[in-house]
Amino acid sequence: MASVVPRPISLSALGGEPVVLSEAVTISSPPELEREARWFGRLLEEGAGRRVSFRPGGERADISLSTGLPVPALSVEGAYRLRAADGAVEVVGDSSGGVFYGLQSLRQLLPPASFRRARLAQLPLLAIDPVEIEDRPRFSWRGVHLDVSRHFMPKAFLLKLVDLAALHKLNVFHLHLTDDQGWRVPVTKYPRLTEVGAWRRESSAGHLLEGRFDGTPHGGFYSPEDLAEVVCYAAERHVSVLPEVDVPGHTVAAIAAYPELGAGGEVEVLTRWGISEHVLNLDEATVQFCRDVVDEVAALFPGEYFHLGGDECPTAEWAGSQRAAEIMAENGFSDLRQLQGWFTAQMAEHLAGLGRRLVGWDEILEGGAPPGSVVMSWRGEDGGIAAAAAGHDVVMAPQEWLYFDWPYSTGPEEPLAIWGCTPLEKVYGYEPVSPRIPEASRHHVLGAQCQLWTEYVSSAEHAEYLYFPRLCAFAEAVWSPASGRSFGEFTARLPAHLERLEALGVNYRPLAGPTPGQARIWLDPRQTGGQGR
Ligand code: TNX
Repeated sequence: MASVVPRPISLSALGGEPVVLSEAVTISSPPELEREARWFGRLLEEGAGRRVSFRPGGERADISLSTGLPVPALSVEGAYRLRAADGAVEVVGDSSGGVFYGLQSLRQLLPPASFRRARLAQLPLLAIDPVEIEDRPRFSWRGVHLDVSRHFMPKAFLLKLVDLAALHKLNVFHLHLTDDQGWRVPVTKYPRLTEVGAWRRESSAGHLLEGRFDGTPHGGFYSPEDLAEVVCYAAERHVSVLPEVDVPGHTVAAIAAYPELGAGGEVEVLTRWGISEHVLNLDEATVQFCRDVVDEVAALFPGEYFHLGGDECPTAEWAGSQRAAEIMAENGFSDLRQLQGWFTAQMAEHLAGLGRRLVGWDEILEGGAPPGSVVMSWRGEDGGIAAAAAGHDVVMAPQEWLYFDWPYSTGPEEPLAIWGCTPLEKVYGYEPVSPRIPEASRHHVLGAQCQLWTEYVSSAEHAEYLYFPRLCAFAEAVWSPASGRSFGEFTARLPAHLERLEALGVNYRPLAGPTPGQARIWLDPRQTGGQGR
């Protein structure tokens, strides 16, 4: 099979002459596909030096785009049929998203050099062997997560990652915007969140367990304009950006900015990794703070979902709190964990008022997740299985398979990493619908998501190394049908795909392991901390 990643449902070689895109290329599209047509036209101009002109829908053109593809009932949106034959290419989708995915496949039928973004000299020959592809996604939630709290990542990298996610037909970009070590989203009502909370004195150096620090301040945050640009750029690529404001645990950066949110006493933005005992208190003013933050952040991100974290929230401080005791008495709670459920319920209600659905890490199940909330299962699959049984929609994100902060191998050649091991083959083999989920609740599995936590990742190059090629393998687990896939067949298709990543300037990990020196650069202490504004 031609190297299209993720693997399409079917790809059949047709007979006849190759379709050649000459130095002037025409693209026809109805008005509702203009954005997709322009996006692809720009790629041909920038990557292959073509002159592209656009025609109205229905007119004969080198590449014609249309919607109206009939699809089976209940199938996930994003289906397309691509036919390159008789001197022209046709892409028909079930929606504009389907057409976009068809164009992503078409892009992969062109030579890898056409992936280069610089306006190079015209590529001599763009010839496509006659082919027909039928394809549609398996899951509706095909997510990629990035933690920009532990290390601030420049906007340019977010845009590059969105492009790469879209190339692999992923459609959710989860931005983990707040945590103990940095608050990265501005909130006008609480300016100190970024004035104070976006900066830390220094960072852990080496592995957390070594207890060393680098002595270098680190920080940064995005402006509303930066975030609007990322959201708009993503929308043009059929990716929705999911913001995460992690509460009520993982909130030391917020408490450093506004100590009244905590249990009293000054704290500083954390310089070490791990789980802090310091969490939000449950005073009404603090709950109102969270509502205010949600209001402002939700205004920056138009999607249906809003991630409120909820992971790893120790209850020790609540045990000594007057207000927590009152809430427990009022609600007849016997266990401190129920307080988190209470908190989550307040927030879910507020989000519902904004027309949003709450997403939370699987800990939100412990206090009884609010009806209609979506559970992201990270501590293995058990949370997701329990959530589906309880009627919640689920996104599978189990660390054993989908944590890309874990190293590819346990070999000494890998860069410093947190712990664990997630080899490419393991990612490839991930099956989002566990056989432990009864047939009747399987529809609750919306899909899956790969995570990159950045405690040990301070540069875009290092992030790219950890994502790629694992993200390529992940894309097949969420896009391609489970049957007919094999790791051997994938790795046969992968080298051609890696050439595309090379042309896109992606610092991927070669299949045989890091190149000499590739990992070493990230161990240089000068590479840690201190980027951002
Ligand atoms: C657990 S996953 C966390 C993160 C860490 C990650 C490191 C989750 C919801 N919480 O805060 O960064 O492990 O792998």
